[in-house]
Amino acid sequence: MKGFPDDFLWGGATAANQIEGAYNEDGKGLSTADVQTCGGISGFKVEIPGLDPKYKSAYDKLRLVTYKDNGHFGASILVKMNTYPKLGSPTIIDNEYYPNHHAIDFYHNYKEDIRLFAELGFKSYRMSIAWTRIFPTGMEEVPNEKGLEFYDNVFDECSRYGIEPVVTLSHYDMPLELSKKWNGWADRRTIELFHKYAKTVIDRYHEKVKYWLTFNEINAIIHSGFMTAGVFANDEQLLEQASYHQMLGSALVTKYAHDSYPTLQIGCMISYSPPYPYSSKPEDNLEAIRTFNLRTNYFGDTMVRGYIPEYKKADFERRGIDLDFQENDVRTLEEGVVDYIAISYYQTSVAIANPENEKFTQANLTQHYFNPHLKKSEWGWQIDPIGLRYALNLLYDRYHKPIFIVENGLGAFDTLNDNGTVNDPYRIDYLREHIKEIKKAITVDGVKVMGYTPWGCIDLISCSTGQISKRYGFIYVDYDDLGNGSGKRYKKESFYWYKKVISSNGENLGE
Ligand code: BGP
Repeated sequence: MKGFPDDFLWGGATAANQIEGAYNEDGKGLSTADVQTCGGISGFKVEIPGLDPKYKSAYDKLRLVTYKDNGHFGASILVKMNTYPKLGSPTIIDNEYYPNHHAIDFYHNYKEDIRLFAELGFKSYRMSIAWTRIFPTGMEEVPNEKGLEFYDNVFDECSRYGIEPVVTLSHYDMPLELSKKWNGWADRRTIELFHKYAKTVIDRYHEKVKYWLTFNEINAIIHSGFMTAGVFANDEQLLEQASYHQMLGSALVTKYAHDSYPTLQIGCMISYSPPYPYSSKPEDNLEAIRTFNLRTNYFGDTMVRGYIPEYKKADFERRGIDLDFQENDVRTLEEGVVDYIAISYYQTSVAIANPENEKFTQANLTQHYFNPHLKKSEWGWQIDPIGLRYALNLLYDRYHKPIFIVENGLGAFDTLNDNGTVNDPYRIDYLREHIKEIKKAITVDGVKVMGYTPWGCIDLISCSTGQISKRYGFIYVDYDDLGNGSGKRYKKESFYWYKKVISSNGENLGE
């Protein structure tokens, strides 16, 4: 193989709650993303019980989830919520700022934004559908036609330019009502409602959308049960149950799509940060396998191979987790295996058997042991292009299914110059180095990679901090972290660079 395949799906990625805004327009219901503040600027100050003070500053930027408990209002840190007991009922509070409510107003600007994607030469556009636009509380019998129309318009606009949509059914939002009533995915009944929602949109759009993903970063439930699954509690049993329910939901929907529309391609999506052993000590190597299995492979193995792996069953037993399995579940998982594997890749991690005195690097959602061989972004995410090639090799070797890199990128502060330009050579460097490694994985290692859609192709709201100033885009959007600004779109230097990358099918990396 000489280079990228001719049908390689170059593009960019976003998610409904991080770009659309219009959080209560045209019948949309409130979602779990609508009760999340912008990190660092909330009126609430939150203490994390037992947190070592040396990590405090890293947590100050994390966004909060606001709630009401017996008439009192409170807030909890989104990402570390797994350390809290059951909280009250998540709700919107007066005078708090919720960045997703307006986001970048894609809802009213989608035509202009998709036109810019077309100018970049996108072959694909990864986006998500907001469940709450279709079923506002999740419980309605009849879908909201206005919500369905919106996505019809978005897909039609993509099709005008020959852009293939890649659609995530659940990207970090779900009806808030289900979180309040049932603790989200902790309740088995949520599977049925998800199935109803997924069927509705697959039936409606199967001629317009070929590539689907069930859950975004399904393994991120480890870091935030609320963000990923609407679970407002820290109970390990509940979180494992919720996670299992999501995988059953994913399998049911995958089977439905395959049976009804055989040409559709359904994928799972995993946050992929493979661990390097800290040293050649046997203990560190064993720890790398252990943590990789429990944090990552469990999810891929279940959705790609179709059964719960032995190491996870042993883990349940060791921790006294007694999952509610039902008779048909085994068949459901077996019948609902995915066609391809999508990953987000931002960084690798480090596994240490005996972590005392080792330094951490805070990466918003996750906390990793610091790897002294790598640089890090302004938000502490360690940068490792070779790690992407490593990741692709591990995945392909394990499953032999095509891999779609549906997220990768650098969150950075950008400056809009007076003449409307943005110079972002740091972003170009980051992406160039990662693209080179993808190419090596394809050409040297024989890995089958379907496409590459860098995250936040247009600036959007960060999921972990709520900031827009943590920018990923090729397109600058003129808003600040409080939503002030004109909302105008500007092409960054990286816009022109990425356009050339795509038009040369990855051969011209501008070096
Ligand atoms: C992934 C999520 C995205 C996205 C990205 C960047 O984990 O799937 O939704 O936001 O990370 O993270 P952040 O927004 O925290 O910078």
